[in-house]
Amino acid sequence: MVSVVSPVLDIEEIRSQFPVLHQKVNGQPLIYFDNAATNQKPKRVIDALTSYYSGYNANIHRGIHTLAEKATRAYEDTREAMRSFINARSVEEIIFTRGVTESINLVAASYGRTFLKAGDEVIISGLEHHSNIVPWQMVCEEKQANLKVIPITESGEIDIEAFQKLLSGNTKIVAVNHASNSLGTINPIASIISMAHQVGAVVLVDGAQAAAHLEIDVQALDADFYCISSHKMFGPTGTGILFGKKELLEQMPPYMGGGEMIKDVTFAKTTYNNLPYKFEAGTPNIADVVALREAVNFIKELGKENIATHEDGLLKHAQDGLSSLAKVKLIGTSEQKVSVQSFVVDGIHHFDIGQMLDARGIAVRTGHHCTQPLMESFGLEGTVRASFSVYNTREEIEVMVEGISKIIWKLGR
Ligand code: 7TS
Repeated sequence: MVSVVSPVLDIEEIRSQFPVLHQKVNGQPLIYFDNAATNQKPKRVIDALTSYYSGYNANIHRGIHTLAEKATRAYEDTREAMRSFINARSVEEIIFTRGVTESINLVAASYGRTFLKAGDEVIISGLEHHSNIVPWQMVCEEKQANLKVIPITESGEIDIEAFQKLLSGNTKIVAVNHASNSLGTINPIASIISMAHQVGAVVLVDGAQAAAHLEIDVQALDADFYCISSHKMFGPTGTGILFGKKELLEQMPPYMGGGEMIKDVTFAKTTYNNLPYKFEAGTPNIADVVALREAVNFIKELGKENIATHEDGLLKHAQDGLSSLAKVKLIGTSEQKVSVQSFVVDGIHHFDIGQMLDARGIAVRTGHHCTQPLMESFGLEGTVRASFSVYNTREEIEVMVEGISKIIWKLGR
């Protein structure tokens, strides 16, 4: 497939780094537009996994032998790389988890259970993924706290005036995403944090959809907690981070007990390890963490600004193409978006569109995207979602738009 070369990035060269892209699916060249679910991995990330297992697999922090030291160094190098990636003050503030879901659950279970009291309020938005809804429902139910939801506008943005009205002395936690997985909306996270701080609430930011697209500076944002999944930023599945301000993490009890998170254990009493190890019980996903470092390097070398410029072009091209089809309605039309476009087709179920695109080698997501309440607020059961990454091209979008127009012609008459 001939690619339009982005003004700064050589997309054809970038594509050559992704082995999975070079295959046929159902007899057609794969067009992968499910990047919001998980994006693909460059060869350097895959190679890092292989070289860890074939060269220096060992358990970390505990051994004094050479392999254990090498594995520990590689693991801790990624911690430093992630610290720098989000500009945290210290590596003590970077906790490895299985990803955003575990990071949010950790904060809800540890911070939430410790500090929420009956009558307190937790505020989330109508744009949240189930993983930023359910953990808060669970802890609110347990502590008899109240969960409040910021309504969203027709274009799929957080209603900031409504948020201001919800804030009060009872607000203890605000948990919102940096960018929406279903609609792509980029939320005004700096304002949300500063408004929440004025009433003394702490703010957790779900950065799942931001990490591969937006600059993240937790100090400039003054975020209290920030959550990232490796697999949405070209890294392996099964790992990610929780950033937390040191002074908050220090006040929080451990989330899980076990090896590594302790200083001393007796049957009478256990004392806990220092940060960040207090929150890292057991043997972690060492190989995946080690390989995440390569994903960070990949993003840094391309430059997030360059990635964003290319993806913005793709998004605009998709919006123009899809809007040219009479029966297609775009869902999520905020001015500020990452490269995610949801849409519905009048008279044709989203699953049918998804299946028929798959028959053409085009991978899109269909359904509620783990945002059932958001879908409900649009009166929908689900959408088709196309989400783009740095290795996608305008030609691929044209193939998708043409595919949809043929499906409409075939089914919609
Ligand atoms: N928050 C957001 C905004 C997400 O997009 C996702 C995953 C999560 C949290 C959970 O992240 P995990 O890595 O712990 O699973 N989103 C999607 C999606 O849109 N389709 O599949 C997974």
